[in-house]
Amino acid sequence: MPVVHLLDYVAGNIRSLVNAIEKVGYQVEWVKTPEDVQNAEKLILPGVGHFGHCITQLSNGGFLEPIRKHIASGKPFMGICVGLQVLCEGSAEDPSVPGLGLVPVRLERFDSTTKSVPHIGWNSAKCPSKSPDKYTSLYGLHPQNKYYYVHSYAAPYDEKTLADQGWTVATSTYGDQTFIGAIGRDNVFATQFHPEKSGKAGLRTIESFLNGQSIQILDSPSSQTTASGLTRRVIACLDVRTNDAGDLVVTKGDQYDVREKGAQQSGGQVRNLGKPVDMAKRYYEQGADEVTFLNITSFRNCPVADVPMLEILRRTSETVFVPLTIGGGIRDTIDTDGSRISALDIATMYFKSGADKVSIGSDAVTAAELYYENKCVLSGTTAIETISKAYGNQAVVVSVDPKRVYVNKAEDTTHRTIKTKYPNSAGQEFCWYQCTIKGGREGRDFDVYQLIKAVEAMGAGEILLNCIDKDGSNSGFDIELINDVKSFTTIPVIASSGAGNPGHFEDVFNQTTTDAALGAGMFHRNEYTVKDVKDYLASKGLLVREFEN
Ligand code: 1PR
Repeated sequence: MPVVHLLDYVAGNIRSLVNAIEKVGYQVEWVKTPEDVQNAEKLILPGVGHFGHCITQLSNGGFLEPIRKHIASGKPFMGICVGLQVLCEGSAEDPSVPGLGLVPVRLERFDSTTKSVPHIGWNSAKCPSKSPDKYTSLYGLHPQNKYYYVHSYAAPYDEKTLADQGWTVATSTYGDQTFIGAIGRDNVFATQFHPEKSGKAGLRTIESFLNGQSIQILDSPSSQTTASGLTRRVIACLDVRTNDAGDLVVTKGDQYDVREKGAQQSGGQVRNLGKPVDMAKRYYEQGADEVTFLNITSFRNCPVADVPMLEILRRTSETVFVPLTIGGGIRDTIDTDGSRISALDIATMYFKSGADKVSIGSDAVTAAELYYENKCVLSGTTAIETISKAYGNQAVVVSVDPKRVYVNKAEDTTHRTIKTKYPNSAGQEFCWYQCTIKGGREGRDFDVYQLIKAVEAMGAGEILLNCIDKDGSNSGFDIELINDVKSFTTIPVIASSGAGNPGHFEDVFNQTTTDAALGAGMFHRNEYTVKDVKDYLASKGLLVREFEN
């Protein structure tokens, strides 16, 4: 098998990159010392976390000079995400730290006054077209395809300067900002997006780099859509737990009750809707833009290193090349042998097993309550802070499990209320959204606004916004809740709970500014496929990523 060298300089999630490289027929050799770089023919630099941290790590490890030499020698080099950013002159993220200066631009932070930051999701990477019937394909990039991006800083597109220096650029646009999606010159190629997380289109990009297929001029596609911009992200969610027979199954609750309803209303067997790895693969093949696993009982009494979710992630990441999120039990823990394991250690195990993001539920509420008790001073020790510092904000999702508490009027509570179009049976027209912990079992005197403001300050990168009242109801998303949350946060929001048919996805995308929408039960029960949802959204004029077979 031909070999590619991968520079392992941070404890990031590079398992999926390794899986992607192996999938296209190459074998990975690790670069562990600066000397190893000299032996590399094809070199890939993945990037995780902050720009300054990345450069410092490379510099402290003695890698910067060997990388420069590798590039200057004309041998193939590919940078991914922060691996593209280090080729630039510098970044607003760490203004005092210089980059390699190969690409003559400085990275800027996306403007968060008009859109969510980070920029998360599937977007284009297109070379400006020189004629209507031809397009330039940089390392297999196609104008019809979408690629998975997740970043807060981007390299602005300065056409003239870049062209003058011989760079070919594929651009992407977020809001009104156009930036470098991918860039190539001679032996150097770099992508801001993650090709290893970009489905088949991404695998083709990696393969083109490894096969040295740099720039091609091809006929433009005639019938397919080549519209630019961020697509509507559709996520499939798998709630996983052990059933009464001890098997790990995908389950789904009604308002978080996952037991079959028997004659006595509740208390039957745990619903078994299928096997986690098989179902994740099925949703990937149906075109899911992301797959989320929630370990809903945290598999108590099991040594942390053996949690079955690690194996699920390992196996899933071998066949599923879209982002994987894992939630449940991410908090400081005492292991079965009495040793202390930090939330960061647990997250690291998940990242190394193939996760791209971790989702934190109960621990986020507890940490947020302490944050206010501590007069809004950050402790620096919470799961959110430690994980986002090590892996970047985009790697930390906070899963919120709220339920409505009705009151007669706003003044009856100190919590942030909304006036709802759906009063309760007692006719009360105001409600606040109460945070719960432990899978909805315990309600706190704490509302969603308080929680989200605190976790924003701690460095959360995305909100998974469930709603217990709507969960499993098939009655549509809680549009009022989503609109309220979107009015006060700038970090991306994933709408969750209540999806029962494709029209509910259209409603949530048209009636709110949600950044993504998630479904569970309707997919698990085979009532609709993810493709049904996307086809429907496309028929209504909403931009979605088309799945390639
Ligand atoms: O608190 O950090 O250990 O995390 C536990 C995680 O498990 C939390 O993210 C919490 O939301 C989740 N969880 C705990 N108990 C349950 C349960 O159902 N008994 N599941 C549970 C929550 C919510 C969704 C669901 C959507 C869509 N599931 O992700 O998939 O509501 O469902 P639908 O489309 O069928 O309506 P921690």
